[in-house]
Amino acid sequence: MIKNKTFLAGLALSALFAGQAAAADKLTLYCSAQEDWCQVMATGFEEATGIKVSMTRKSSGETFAQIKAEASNPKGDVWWGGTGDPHLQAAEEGLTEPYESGMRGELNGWAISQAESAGNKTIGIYSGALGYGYNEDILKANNLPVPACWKDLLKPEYKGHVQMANPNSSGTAYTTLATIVQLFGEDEGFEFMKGLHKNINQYTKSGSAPIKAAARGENTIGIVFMHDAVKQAVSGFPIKVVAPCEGTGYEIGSMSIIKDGRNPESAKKFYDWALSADVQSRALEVKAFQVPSNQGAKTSPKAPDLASIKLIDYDFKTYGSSDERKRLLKKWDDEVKSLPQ
Ligand code: S7P
Repeated sequence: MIKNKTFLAGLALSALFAGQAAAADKLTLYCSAQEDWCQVMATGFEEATGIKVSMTRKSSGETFAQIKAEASNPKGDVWWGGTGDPHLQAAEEGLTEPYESGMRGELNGWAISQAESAGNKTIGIYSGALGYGYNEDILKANNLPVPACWKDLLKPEYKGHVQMANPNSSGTAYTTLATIVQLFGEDEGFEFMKGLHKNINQYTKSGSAPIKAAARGENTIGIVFMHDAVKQAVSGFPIKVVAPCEGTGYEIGSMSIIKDGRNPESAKKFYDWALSADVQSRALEVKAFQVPSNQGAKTSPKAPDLASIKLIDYDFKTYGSSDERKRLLKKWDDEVKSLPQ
């Protein structure tokens, strides 16, 4: 009898440890970069550590909304990729955890500034400039002028030829809205967005969809990050990439640990691993041409050269703040999206 009790207690204990081991060997990854890069990160981490990764890819605004909706019962551990603004908003709203990785010494200053402005609840993993791309063949077939500036996109001849994402779901499109407001001032910026609305054929959910559609010949001009347009061009599609003449905004793509996630140790391991030079260099395997945050990571000569692009001094603190992001999105919904085309 006593023997049986001991045996049962032993079984219960091993079940408990097995449970703990299983929990320590898992990671739920929310990914907001391109699907192929998200796959590389998930399988790469599994291979490097044996930790089983369950990965979901959603756009930046959508992932933010999911983490917020799950806040009382978090299901994700790490949010990797996507524009920095919603990561900053998540930090401000207490949805993510502070963490200071030992890898910080290898990173560019802009990645650390991103972390410091959020009490170390996020960190920069890559950077990239906003712009647009167009399908050269469709442009010629329609006798359309070659665009070079933001304001060119307002020309009536581009009606039905421009596509961008919805800034509520997409970090790329929110960066566009915030860039235009910073570049032209809020009043003129919203007039610009209203004028642009007349030429828009579709607001997509995902930020890179407009240039993928242009590559397939289903759209003419896509407002996207320049690196996403370069990816299509180097893949052999007739896409030309434009750095708008007035200047443009940029992103600090970010990574955050989700507060009260179920696998905090796996989350920290992933975070450190994802900041390493070797892992960041793997972006090139999937033609992801952002500037990596690790100074030792490989870059490609095909990547847009940020030093030669007229970049605005993007105000991440203001445009990544909860109040400002909510206010601008509501104003865009009320004053732009609701207009007839
Ligand atoms: O990986 C490419 C990229 O453009 O995707 C991220 C983007 O925010 C995800 O798409 P959404 O616009 O739909 O949110 C960028 O951070 C990144 O550079």
